[in-house]
Amino acid sequence: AENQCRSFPCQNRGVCMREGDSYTCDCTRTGYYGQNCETPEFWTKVKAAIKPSAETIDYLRNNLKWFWYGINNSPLRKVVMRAFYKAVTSKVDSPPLYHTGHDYTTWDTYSDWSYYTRALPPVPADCPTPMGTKGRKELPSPEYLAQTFLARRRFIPDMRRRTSVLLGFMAQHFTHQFFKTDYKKGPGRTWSNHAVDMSHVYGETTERQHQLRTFQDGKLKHQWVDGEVYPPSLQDAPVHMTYPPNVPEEKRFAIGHEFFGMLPGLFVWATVWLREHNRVCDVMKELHPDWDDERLFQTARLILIGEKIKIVVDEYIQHLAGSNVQLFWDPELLFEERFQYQNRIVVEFNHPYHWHPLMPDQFHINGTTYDMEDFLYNNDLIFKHGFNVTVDAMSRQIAGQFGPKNIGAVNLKVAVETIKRGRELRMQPLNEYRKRFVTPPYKTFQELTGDEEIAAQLEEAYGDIDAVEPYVGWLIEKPVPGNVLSRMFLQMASPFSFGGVLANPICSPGWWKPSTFGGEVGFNLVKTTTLKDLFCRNMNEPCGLVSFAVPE
Ligand code: MNH
Repeated sequence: AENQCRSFPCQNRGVCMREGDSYTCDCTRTGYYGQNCETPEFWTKVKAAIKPSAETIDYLRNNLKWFWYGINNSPLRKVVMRAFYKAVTSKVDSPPLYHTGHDYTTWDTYSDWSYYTRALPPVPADCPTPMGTKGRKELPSPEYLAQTFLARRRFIPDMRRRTSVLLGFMAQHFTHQFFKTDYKKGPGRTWSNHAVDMSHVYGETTERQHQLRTFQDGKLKHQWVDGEVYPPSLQDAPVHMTYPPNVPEEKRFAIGHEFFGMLPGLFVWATVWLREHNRVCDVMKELHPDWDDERLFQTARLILIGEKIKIVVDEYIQHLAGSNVQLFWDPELLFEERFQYQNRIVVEFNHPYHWHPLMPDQFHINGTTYDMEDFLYNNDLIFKHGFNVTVDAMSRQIAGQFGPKNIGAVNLKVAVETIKRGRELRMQPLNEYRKRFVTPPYKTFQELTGDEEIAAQLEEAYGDIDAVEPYVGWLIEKPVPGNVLSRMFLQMASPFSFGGVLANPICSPGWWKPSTFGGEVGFNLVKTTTLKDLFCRNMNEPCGLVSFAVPE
């Protein structure tokens, strides 16, 4: 008997169930019916008829400057933002339907947090080709694909949005608090707490957190270097950190996340959040002299989670999206909606977030150029140049453009490994993800890449547009006009990003009020902190440039 689900017959989020030689599609609440959930119900048809295409939406967002200026400065902005929140969060299954431990919905899908969840179940195991029924019997080697489509020939700067290196490191720093693959157990396993919890500052376990705390006034351990606060040395806070053997004892630092001694860019972010935590503790102690260490610590942590989300939505995502629509964070917009305040990390969110193209091959700081090899583990350069000067330099250097042929030598092996992991997880083809996220599947390779040479090589590699592996496709898709990223990132990852931050418990109706954050002062920090505030109130004068975009 042949498994008919192998060719992904069920459309529009219908669920395929094998019935011996046949199959059924469960179309319940998809808005479609028919054998393959292909026929729209009446209201689905009406909605589809009035819904503008993704390209039309791009056009509207990127033009009509004065129209958007009017909206952004009127109460209507809330109407627009609520519609956007609803549209993106409705694309995420909550609770999740699938995880990496089973090919179908199980109790473990819900309860076992050591697995990533997944947006689509895997390609069935008994398929004629690796990607289902289409494409070649054997996929090209991950090394060949990485070399051909991903390896950098010459650094391509992000001239579309002038993204700064500071943003690149923020992306890495921010996402590593919840993308934590447990590589020893396998590509579908994780040690993540599945939330924006600032565990990259505080440690993912209570034990690690306790090592990092002073137990005085809520503060984190730190050390003074040239009159400024930095993360403590590893001797003073003995937590597990991954340093190569050649890094001397006294140059090892203890940070919430064990990888964050690896790059000065991560060290910068780790330092600024450490300083902010201790600063917020001072503010809270002043307001609440009777509070003990534990309460000061815990309240500061909630405030920092809020500040982080504020910067992520209002500035970081805004920069990436780059349209005339001003995005903003307002949990109240969802209070009347059916919405779950619980989040799980989806493995198909992790893979396209491998933004290694953003990393340049060289870093320029105050007249000195560091090759990537001299930059890795070289946190000394921050002490040499000074914290302010380093932040200023990272705000003035343009990051690499997201897209094909732009991953530097140091990171190419990560791409190779990611392709392998996608295969081990039997991720469905790119076009199945397009359909899942309500985007028309690509018909041709040319349409996917917008580049004739790459399209021809891609066709050679995969044979069929419906057999392109998702990770390769996500990285080399042609860009969305005006945006740092590509179509699938927008269609698929923005639901996971917004879903993830809006589902944080601090956004829930019960928590979103002053007392959660130690009163109005703390609540205001959460509602108003900007990127510039974060750095400038934690650095010596003068505060240099702090920016996600490099000025012209
Ligand atoms: Mn990066 C995983 C190195 C920049 C996003 N990155 C990894 C791994 C290494 C690595 C090594 C891990 C493992 C592996 O596949 O075996 N990354 C780097 C280096 C730089 C870097 C040396 C900069 C130089 N990485 C970035 C940036 C981003 C990023 C910038 C932007 C978001 N990296 C990721 C993600 C993972 C990852 C996401 C997956 C993490 C996980 O699942 O645990």
